[in-house]
Amino acid sequence: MPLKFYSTLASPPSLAVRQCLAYLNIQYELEDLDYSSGTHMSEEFAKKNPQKEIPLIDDDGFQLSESNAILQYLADKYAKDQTLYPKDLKERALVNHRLCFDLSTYYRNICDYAVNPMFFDYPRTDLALKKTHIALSNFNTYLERTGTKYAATNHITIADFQLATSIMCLESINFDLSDYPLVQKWYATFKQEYPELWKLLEPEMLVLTACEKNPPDLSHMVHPIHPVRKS
Ligand SMILES: N[C@@H](CCC(=O)N[C@@H](CS)C(=O)NCC(=O)O)C(=O)O
Repeated sequence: MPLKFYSTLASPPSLAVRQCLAYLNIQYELEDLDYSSGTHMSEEFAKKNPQKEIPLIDDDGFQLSESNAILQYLADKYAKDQTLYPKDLKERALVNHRLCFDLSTYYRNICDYAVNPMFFDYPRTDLALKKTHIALSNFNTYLERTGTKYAATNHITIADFQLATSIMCLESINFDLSDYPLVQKWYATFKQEYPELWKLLEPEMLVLTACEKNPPDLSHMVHPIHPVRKS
């Protein structure tokens, strides 16, 4: 049975998983959920993921959510060598660190500042902007300290899949990254060395840009957390 991948459009965590599936050439069956229809909030979906979030994989009955856990699982199970998710203790610890950093700080703040206000009735606040700058500055410092081409090592790892989708969200709103030269260089290297991965991200970045210009009408949604914009 092919692996089933539950994804949704312009979803950064789904895109991180998509990059990994593509990189590892894993065959999968796509369940492309329409976020606006709220399928992921149904009790049916909650049986698969009690957090009611996308992405999710189902690998022959083994269901796993949380994109970082999915990336780690896919790399451990399907990678033919150790580059994507190194076994070396310290290299692996740095990859894990960057994944935790993305989840707790980097993507979290980018999502609060750039993404959530596109879809829901959130203002783009100075506080969220400040936290985004701090996160970018942290990432720039990490790149400076390791002196590596990619986020944790000199080659691409699963951490770069997450960090790239996060920064793509900032690119979608034309965010000025010039204060973070090493982040800019890392992002440019990623695009140049992995055009096939960038090809997955770019169209979805353009979807985010379109949502920024014309917020989608989600006024029919009853969301348990996010304030829905009235049409
Ligand atoms: N930490 C989770 C976050 C997943 C997440 O928030 N996904 C969004 C779509 S991009 C979602 O399903 N949100 C639920 C909702 O907004 O109702 C992960 O990395 O997989």
